[in-house]
Amino acid sequence: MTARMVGQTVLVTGATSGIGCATAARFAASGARVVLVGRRAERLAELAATFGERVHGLVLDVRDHDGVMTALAELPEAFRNIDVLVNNAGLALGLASLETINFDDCTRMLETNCAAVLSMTRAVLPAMRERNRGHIVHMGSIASHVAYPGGNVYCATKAFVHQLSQSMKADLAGTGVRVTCIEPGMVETEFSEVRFGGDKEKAASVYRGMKALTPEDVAEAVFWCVSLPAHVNVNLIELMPTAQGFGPTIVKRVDR
Ligand code: NDP
Ligand code: 8X3
Repeated sequence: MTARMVGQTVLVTGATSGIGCATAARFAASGARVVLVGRRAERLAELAATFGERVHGLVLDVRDHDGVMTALAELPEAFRNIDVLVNNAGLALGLASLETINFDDCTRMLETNCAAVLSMTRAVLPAMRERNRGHIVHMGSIASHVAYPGGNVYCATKAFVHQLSQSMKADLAGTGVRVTCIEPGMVETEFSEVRFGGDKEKAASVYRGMKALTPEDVAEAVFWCVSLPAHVNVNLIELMPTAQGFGPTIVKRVDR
């Protein structure tokens, strides 16, 4: 239990897997009430049973703007006042070059990684402003500024998250509402399985022979930011595995 978190309500999107699941577990263990959001009802039910009674599972597709507004307004009373929103749900689909990428995949990434963050934030921010306290944590990525072949739309969505987070900090300066962006490098989760359309072998090869960050590593960073005193706003944290680094600039030369 962490005295500061007892009595606080934390809502985590994408809590059925990976970073969101570990973050929800971290807050539940700290004594906070936690709302777990995801589309997979069975996983939510299992997790809610594991994390204990201060947890509420909410089956919700965060891309459904009206559904988000209604579902958050209709949360059970004990969970309705959100103190901390962790905008974590997100995905990458494929690694195709922009001219060949499936356009529906582009739309799904934009809707999930960008538009849904706006919906979730707009659903909780008015009450946070009114109470003059709250914390919005965005799950960005090093992909916001580290480009790689096939990253195109995914990288651009995370650049959106980065800049949205910084701009919100500017909007909210002087209120009691804090805004943080967490930007991890490689974290071993279901992320690559989703990116490669369920191909587990291909997904596993992404993390082979190296020690990736664990979802718990990232959850700890989120928890640290939130558990600091109310006058401290961590704007941005970038973390990556010790084994990861930055690529050189590539020059494709032609013979003259
Ligand atoms: P996972 O695939 O393990 O988890 C993604 C979560 O998002 C799942 O719980 C999924 O739940 C949820 N989700 C996806 N779409 C929706 C939707 N439309 N509505 C509600 N929930 C949704 O991946 P990670 O834990 O790795 O990813 C979490 C975040 O971290 C993402 O924003 C990702 O971009 C970011 N990130 C990941 C990194 C990595 O290397 N893994 C590195 C940097 C950032 P469900 O399917 O049940 O809806
Ligand atoms: C996920 C990390 O490097 O695969 O955001 O884009 S990366």
